[in-house]
Amino acid sequence: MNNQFARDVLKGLTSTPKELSSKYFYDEEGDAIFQQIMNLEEYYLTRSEHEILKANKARILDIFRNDAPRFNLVEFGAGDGYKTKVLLEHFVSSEADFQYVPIDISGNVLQILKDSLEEEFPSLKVKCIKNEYFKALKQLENGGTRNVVLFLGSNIGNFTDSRAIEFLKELNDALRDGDLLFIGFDLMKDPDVILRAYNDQEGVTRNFNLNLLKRINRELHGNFDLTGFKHFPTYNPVTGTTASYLVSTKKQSVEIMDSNIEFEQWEAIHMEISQKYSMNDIESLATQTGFAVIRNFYDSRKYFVNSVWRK
Ligand code: AVJ
Repeated sequence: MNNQFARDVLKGLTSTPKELSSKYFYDEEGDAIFQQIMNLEEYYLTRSEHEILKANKARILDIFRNDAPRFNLVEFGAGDGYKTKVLLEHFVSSEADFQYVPIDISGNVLQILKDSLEEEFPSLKVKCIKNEYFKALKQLENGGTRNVVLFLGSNIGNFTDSRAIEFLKELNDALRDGDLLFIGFDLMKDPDVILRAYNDQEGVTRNFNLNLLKRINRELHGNFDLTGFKHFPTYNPVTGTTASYLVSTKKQSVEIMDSNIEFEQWEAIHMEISQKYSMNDIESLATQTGFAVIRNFYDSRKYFVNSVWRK
């Protein structure tokens, strides 16, 4: 795994333009910084989605067990479960017939989640799978129980449009007819509101990005000077794409393992995109990938949508 990390980092930093993959943000420290992001005043995404789940938990359960009473609640990238617990609490107290299947590639995250669930919901059936999403889904293959896949938080927004389509098609292939996807999308809105969410006052998002350079220093024997890079987020209201860069403030050379990476002054590393969607984008993503949109739930400001798709 570390090898894959090394290969991706070297490939990205020797490309033009330079890039790093945001999937590597989430080491232990990155997980902790992301927790801080979710608590930021400016980062409206988490609170908006939480509001949706809280206000609609009963309707959501009705949809999940509409055709058949039993289902597997499969979650891609569960994290700390802060939002999912709103649903779990309601489902458990409604005595719904389901098991919760959080999937993550981080065993650390899963263990913490499992412990907290055992304490909070002792009667809940939890089956953690430490694997990649689709491999885990295949691993789960069991006697015709309907799968309901949760993909919350606008995590899909880290993919470019073409990668998102690929991902959703692959997910569609792994599901059976009648299975559901419950997916969160951050919507287009006032560009200032969006940009602030990725450029918070306290500099937490800046640390989140710089933490990847720190990780490279630690795990790949790098010598990035963290003070030589500036966090620079952008939002394009035409495409709906937020992109974050780390910009080298000086001409400098960085050693990673045995390679030298040269930076011109003001040369940027592309770090992450966070796509914002229109309802047309969402409808079109669903139809292009074999799903039908059956219901949309919004927060009171219409900042965010949770969309129920059926295969
Ligand atoms: C976890 C991918 C949804 O893109 O908004 C937060 C990650 N990056 N602040 C997002 C993130 C900077 C987040 N997602």
